Amino acid sequence: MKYTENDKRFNRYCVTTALPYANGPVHIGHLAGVYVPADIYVRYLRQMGEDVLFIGGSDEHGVPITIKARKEGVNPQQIVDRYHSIIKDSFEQFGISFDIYSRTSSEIHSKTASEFFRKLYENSKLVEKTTQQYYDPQEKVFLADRYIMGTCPHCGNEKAYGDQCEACGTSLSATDLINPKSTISGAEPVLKETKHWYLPLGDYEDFLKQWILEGHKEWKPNVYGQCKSWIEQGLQERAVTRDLDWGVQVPVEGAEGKVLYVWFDAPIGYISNTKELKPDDWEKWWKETDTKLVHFIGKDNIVFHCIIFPVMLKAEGSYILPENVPANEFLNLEGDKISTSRNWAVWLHEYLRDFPDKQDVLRYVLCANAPETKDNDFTWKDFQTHNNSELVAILGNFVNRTIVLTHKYFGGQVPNIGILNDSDRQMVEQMSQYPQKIGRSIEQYRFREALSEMMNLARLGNKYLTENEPWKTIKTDKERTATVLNLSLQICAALAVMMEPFLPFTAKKLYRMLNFAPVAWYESGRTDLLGEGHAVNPAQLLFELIDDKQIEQQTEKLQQTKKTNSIDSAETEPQKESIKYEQFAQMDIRVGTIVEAEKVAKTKKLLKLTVDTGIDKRTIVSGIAEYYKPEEITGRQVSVLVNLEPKNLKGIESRGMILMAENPDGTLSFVSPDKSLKNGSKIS
Ligand code: B3M
Ligand code: ZN
Repeated sequence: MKYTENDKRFNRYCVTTALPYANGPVHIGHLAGVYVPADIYVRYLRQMGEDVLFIGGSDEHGVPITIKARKEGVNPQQIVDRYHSIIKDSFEQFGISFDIYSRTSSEIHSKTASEFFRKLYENSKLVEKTTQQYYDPQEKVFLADRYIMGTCPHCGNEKAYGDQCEACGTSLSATDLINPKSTISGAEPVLKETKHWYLPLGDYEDFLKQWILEGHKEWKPNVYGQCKSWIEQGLQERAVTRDLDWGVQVPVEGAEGKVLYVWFDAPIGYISNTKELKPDDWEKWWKETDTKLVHFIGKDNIVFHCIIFPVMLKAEGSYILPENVPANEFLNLEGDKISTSRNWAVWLHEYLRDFPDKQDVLRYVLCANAPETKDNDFTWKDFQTHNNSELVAILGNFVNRTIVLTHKYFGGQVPNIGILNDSDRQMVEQMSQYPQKIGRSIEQYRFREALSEMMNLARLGNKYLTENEPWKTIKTDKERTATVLNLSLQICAALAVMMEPFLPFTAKKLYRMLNFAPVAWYESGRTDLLGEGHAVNPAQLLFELIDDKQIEQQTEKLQQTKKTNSIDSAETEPQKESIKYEQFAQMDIRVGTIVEAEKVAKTKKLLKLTVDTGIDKRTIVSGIAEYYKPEEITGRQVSVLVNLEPKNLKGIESRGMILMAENPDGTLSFVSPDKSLKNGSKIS
């Protein structure tokens, strides 16, 4: 039973999620864009009684992994072992309910990818070509375009990459660069001949037009639009092999030292992982036309999943094609693009350390804010608001009130439903529509809408309780109170079922509280889920308030990252013109001790210091009040330029200058001797 007409012809679902690169942990952007929506979809299908496989895994090949390994002085396998297990753990902890989460460095994958290539090769689906490519003579490796840097021929930027100049945005070939350098060794790359195999995408234009542009108008506009523009621009052949020593060997004679391109082998990983899980009947998940294949990905992967992989599958000939590729846009963090290298992210393992047991809160916020149709922003403030005014105030509050009152008035047993009045019947009628409403949204990949409908059911419950005031009727009409609480409890049970795709941990708690075993999705709008006399457990809070302090800690952490980044990326000031030693020697710099310090009235920056210079005790006015408090600097030894002309500052005569070092963010720091010296010691 499904709520979308044209879905009826599918008897099973094969759902895949992009395989994250195993060269770093995963963050909220990954969850929001791919894994939470996919998990909602899959959990829902299971609740509908569908036959589903949910396939995930790590993408363990590609040049970046080899570079990282080289930098750390380890081998690539060690890198991917480390991150594969971190990523796998994070997904598990957030309840992403994969049937299998495997990896592309497995043997079965290498065999599957290799056979796939071999079949294309043998059936002449690939084009063999020899071209000249840049080679690092020092490291003895061919260089991928992004590992070459040089001067952009268009704008003169000296730090342009071999595939693109980030200053003027022009896309480049490595051979366009002036003065190219290998970013691995710094050596000048040389051109060297090499043979590779190409997938002639251009040959498949008609097929793609027919299949996507005609056949899949229902795809999300962002996905359909990208496909259309790729296809209309004309498709070029793409090399599917690389000169590299990390990856799946090219299974052809004379191809030693070559591996499959990571984007060729990675999507085949979906197939290998299915094989690993279902060695005997994996084929029906990939080859039978009554299987619905759905790829959940982020928008940067659209071309690979909608064009290249389908062309590979088509060329191979025995596979089905994806029915849908509901790609999401990107999630930003506090207004900035999430970036691993700039550490601008909320890492899942760190979130769990700071908010233990609050997986569902993050799942909720990421779904409520999912970048379904456009890029979206995650802010901590908004996280707090969603938690406090929705999860706590609406959902948690409704369940809590219902169960507490049931214990208070009926000893924790579901009371008799009695006779319904008009408003009860109206409520029941509305409630009965939710499984279909939410289900239909999920089936159409509108997860935000689905979630907000689930919350509307909780709102309906809250409103029903508030309007019927069982705490008042109990004094005069116990039967009426029984009806209202019975129906409220039925709503709680319905909520437990319908929140499960979104909030699986909370659903479990609620099932336990209601002492109730999950029912199928389409049963969940009924009013007899909890029978009369059924005992429920005592109320436990489902959610708790998140206070301002916790939010401030998170935003401060991000501020700190920003500061570190701006310091790291700040350009060092160029060196000044050279001077003679005599010019330097004219400066008389001594070690002195600050003996007194006070703020200069009506100024923000100035401190009036009394400094023992060994020569005398003198007054120096210094602009350091924003960085040092008077009481923390008395007794400190500092460097003093003692022969600077006296100067009048705010009516105080300042005789000399304290030397300060300045960080690019403007922070000032004393330049002090590293052991205590006699005041008046010369600095030269
Ligand atoms: N590893 C890129 C990414 O993580 C890539 C996806 C592979 S899906 C087959 O965005
Ligand atoms: Zn440029």
